[in-house]
Amino acid sequence: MQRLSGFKLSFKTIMALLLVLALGLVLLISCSDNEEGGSAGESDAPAAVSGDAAAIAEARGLTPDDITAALKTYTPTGVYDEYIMFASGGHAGQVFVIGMPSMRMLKTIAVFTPEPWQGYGYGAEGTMEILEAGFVGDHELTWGDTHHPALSETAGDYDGEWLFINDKANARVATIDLRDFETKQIVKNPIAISDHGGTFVLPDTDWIIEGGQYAAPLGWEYSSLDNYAEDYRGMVTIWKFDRDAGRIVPEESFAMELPPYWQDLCDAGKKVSEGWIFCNSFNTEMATGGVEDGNPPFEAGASQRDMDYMHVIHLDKAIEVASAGNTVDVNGFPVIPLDTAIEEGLLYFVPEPKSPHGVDITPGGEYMVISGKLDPHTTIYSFDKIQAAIAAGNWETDDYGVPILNFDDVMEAQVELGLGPLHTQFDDKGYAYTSLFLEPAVARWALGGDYAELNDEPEWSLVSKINVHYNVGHIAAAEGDTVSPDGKYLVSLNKWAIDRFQNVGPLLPQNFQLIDIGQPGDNLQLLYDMPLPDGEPHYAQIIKADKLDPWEVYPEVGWNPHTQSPDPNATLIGEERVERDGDTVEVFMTSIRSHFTPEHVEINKGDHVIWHITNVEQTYDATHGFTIPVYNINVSIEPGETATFEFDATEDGVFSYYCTEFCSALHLEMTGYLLIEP
Ligand code: K7E
Ligand code: CUA
Repeated sequence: MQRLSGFKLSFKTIMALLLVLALGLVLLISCSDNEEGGSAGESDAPAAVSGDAAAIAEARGLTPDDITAALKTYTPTGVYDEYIMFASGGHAGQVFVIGMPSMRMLKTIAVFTPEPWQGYGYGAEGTMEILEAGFVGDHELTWGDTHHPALSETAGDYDGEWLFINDKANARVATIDLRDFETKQIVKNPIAISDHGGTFVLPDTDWIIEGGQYAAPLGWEYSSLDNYAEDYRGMVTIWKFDRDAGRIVPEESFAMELPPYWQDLCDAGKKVSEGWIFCNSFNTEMATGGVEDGNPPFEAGASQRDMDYMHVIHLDKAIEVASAGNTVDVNGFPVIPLDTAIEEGLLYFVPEPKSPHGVDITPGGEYMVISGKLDPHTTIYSFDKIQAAIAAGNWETDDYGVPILNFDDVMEAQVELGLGPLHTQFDDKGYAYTSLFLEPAVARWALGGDYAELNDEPEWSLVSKINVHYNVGHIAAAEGDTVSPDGKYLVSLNKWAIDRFQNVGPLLPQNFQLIDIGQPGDNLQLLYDMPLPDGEPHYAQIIKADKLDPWEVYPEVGWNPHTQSPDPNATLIGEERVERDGDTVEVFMTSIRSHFTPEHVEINKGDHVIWHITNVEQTYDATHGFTIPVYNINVSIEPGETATFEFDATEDGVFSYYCTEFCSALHLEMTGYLLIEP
């Protein structure tokens, strides 16, 4: 109602505005340099705007802000998005790929959770091995809790080649190849049962950070909570990434033992602070809960002290210490002991305000920004001051002997932002943005130092706020974690979505809100609400789309996506066959619109079956699917791909296999019979 009456009052203004906008649209369309094609540029849009648009706006009750928001986000058919957002999938265990500014969902990348459409975890060799590498002992894990995606970087800028993401629930890290947007590797952390401070990459992606969270005995051991201070420990794991191999190399990786505070998020230093990493922590009280035994509950016990500790870690030096073998073996993994870390000057603490969440490094690496959930300020630390304090050697130590630098020696500024500040992002205009969980809002504030030249605001000052809906966790700005953020767009990843969408029952989607941050000062505009109905994304990174260069089809027919090389079992047209060796039957099959060859496969109950299918198509989007009922086989064979699966023919009968992608007019005929004789 409010919106409608507001509309009536300013109807004349709107008509004038629409005219301006229409002209703007004409200009926009005629200047469009849409490289990727699409016919929108040739449309006769100019004639279609004007009077009609005004009538539509009036009928739909759209305000001038609504109209500009629509013009800023509407993406005509055939026009590609300027940015791509990679969002974690939370307990969906996946990664979501979303185009911006249209906020169109482009893909789910299956990571820790089997996903049938991609044939991930339903028989296809490679996918089964990747998932199995993430199992713990006999426990077949079929989901994950993904939190922080990290795009690979070269010299601190996203390079569009690799993506990493952690599983908080089980302390695992996955590697995704952005040539085909598929998961290639899962590694299980050998010393930690769960994690949180991952993944974050070093500026050249030679190392990947996985920080811990809830302290536990390292190496998945048992110890009573009575021995918390002695036996429980925190950790940070530093994974070596081999870019040529496209894999994390566990044999060249290591960890560092930390006190049993709950390490939270980490970030890698860059430029001036390259070679150092920073992790915040909470529960330096070492509360162990037990409300049922009369102890303070965790949320109170872990929030008693005014300060927790930012962990300042000299990574370059830690790498030297680890490669010199100055480690102990925990569950087969090298760990720098806490005492060694202290002696070698690898670890320092900096007091940080109450119950912090998030540590974010400015684009030039000069400042570390930390917000305490229970403190209305954000606190900014200077890397130079931290270095000076370390050099001065003027510190106290905690109970474990870790140096605690003096807060006043290293703090650069504090900015009062509002209630429940969490995570911070940066833009190209000297602004920082911090999510305010409790308000809920996103605050824009001005950085100081050299950044002050980039805008007209007083340094270290709050500039403006925009309300978001609701309970914002992370925010993500375009190229926001790089040495050269783009500004332009910011997405608020909201955990509650009440009153934004049609009621779909008690479980609501998340709400991603796209915000225009392109104009300086008090000019933040909410553009779009995108419901995300699959798990709770925590964090996202946004890359300029033209930095990505994925394949359209696999490079040659018979490609194995898991080795990214030709598959020895590739089958070309004319080579199809069924071979028997004792009880083992091997099928070499091809697929092309609209048939599988062979169309009959006759075997005996009790046979072991190895089945290869090569999709010999080299046509963009000519994917075939393949399923065998009952045997839980379901694979996706993209153009050029060779897929392999194995099963034991334990059930006799007649099984029709068929293509699960509607690939052609004769798709229904793309089928065959598997006859299993008793
Ligand atoms: Cu949800 Cu980064 Cu895991 Cu904050 S984290 S919100
Ligand atoms: Cu191939 Cu349908």
